[in-house]
Amino acid sequence: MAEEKTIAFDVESIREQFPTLSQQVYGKDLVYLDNGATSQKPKVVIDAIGHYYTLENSNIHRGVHFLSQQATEHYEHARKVIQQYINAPLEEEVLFTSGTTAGINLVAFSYGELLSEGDEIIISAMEHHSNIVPWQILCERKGCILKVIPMNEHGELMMDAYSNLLSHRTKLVAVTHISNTLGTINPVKEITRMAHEQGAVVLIDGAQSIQHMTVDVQELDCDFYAFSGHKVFGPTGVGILYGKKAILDKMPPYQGGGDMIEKVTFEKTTYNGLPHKFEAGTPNISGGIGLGVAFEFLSGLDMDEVEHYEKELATYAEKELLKLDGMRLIGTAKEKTSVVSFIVEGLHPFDIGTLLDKQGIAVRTGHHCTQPVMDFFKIPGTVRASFAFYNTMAEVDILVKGVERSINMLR
Ligand code: C6P
Repeated sequence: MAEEKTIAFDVESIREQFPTLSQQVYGKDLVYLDNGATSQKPKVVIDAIGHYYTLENSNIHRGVHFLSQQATEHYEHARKVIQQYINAPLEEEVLFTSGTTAGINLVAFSYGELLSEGDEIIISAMEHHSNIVPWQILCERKGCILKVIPMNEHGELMMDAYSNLLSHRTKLVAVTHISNTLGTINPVKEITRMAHEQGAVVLIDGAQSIQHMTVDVQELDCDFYAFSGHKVFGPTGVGILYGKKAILDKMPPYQGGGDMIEKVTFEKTTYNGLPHKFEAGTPNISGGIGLGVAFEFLSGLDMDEVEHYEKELATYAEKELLKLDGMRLIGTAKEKTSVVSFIVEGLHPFDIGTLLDKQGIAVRTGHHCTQPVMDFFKIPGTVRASFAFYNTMAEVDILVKGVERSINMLR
């Protein structure tokens, strides 16, 4: 079955570059299908982190000595690589954070300072908690009003309803590019265009998109774009917030400390320019360097091919899973990719996930930090298989057989 599929690129040679993938768990070949939670790392990224701690370890932006200057150069090189990758106009628009959550909180806190009572913020019904709770905290702090774009039973945003929610009171729209639970690809360019017509700024949660498709922040015209390093084949504890300079310039600092200042006296402190204004304290230096290497690795791939291939994987998985008795897919949007969420009638997702694990298949079960999505579908959780470009059609076959075996054991 697997051999019949078109494989757009050499998956086997890609897999060889990811050491984690070629191991056994419980005596079975690992089938890693939890890429939505975190992706595996290519050897070049692992080596870069090892190299940093073995030979380059020092603090950045501070030392006159060789090691510090070298580390600074490598860290700033990573920023440049990422700037080019996402096509940000300026290097200083690329802020290092600790991940998507940190990036969204930065905007909610700092841009939030510019908002007033009665201002409206729009999010969507399929957001991760990271793109809900920071806005709720802001609304409590400032008296802003949170509105939610509804979705239909396929897990597609209702654009007419969005249009009706927008008004001159809308100050910020924050939506996910791809849903981590449903796999829906949202029309973020159109969402952005419509928000801009009302003078609102737009934040795109890119946690589940940048690893699956070409992302060009100028083409999207978004004001902010946040993502995590660990989901894009880089290290944990590092991420990026892209922001337009004109907007970042107006925003107050989020945290105070070293590196973000120009001059400190007890009477008054003046702040450093971008990006340092938003990068207080010693950052995750090895993480930043490793993330730059991850993006160099990604630059060697054709992302259109990746997108096409991953869509094939997900479509094939859906088709085969639907042959199983009691199978219900959660998230059936026309535009979707890389994520297949499902439940099986009468069975708890956790039980299926546990039995899959014993067969060497790693999936995620539960609400995936999207409890409102579970409430919408009136389910306790799903089993989620989430793909990366190193997954194969043969692994999809193993997943489907594994689910079938689990169903038979539980029934
Ligand atoms: N979703 C998942 O298994 P952090 O934790 O900051 O790296 O990413 C948060 C986040 C924000 N938005 C979306 C759309 C996400 O999917 C995530 C992380 C993981 O689906 C872990 S909960």
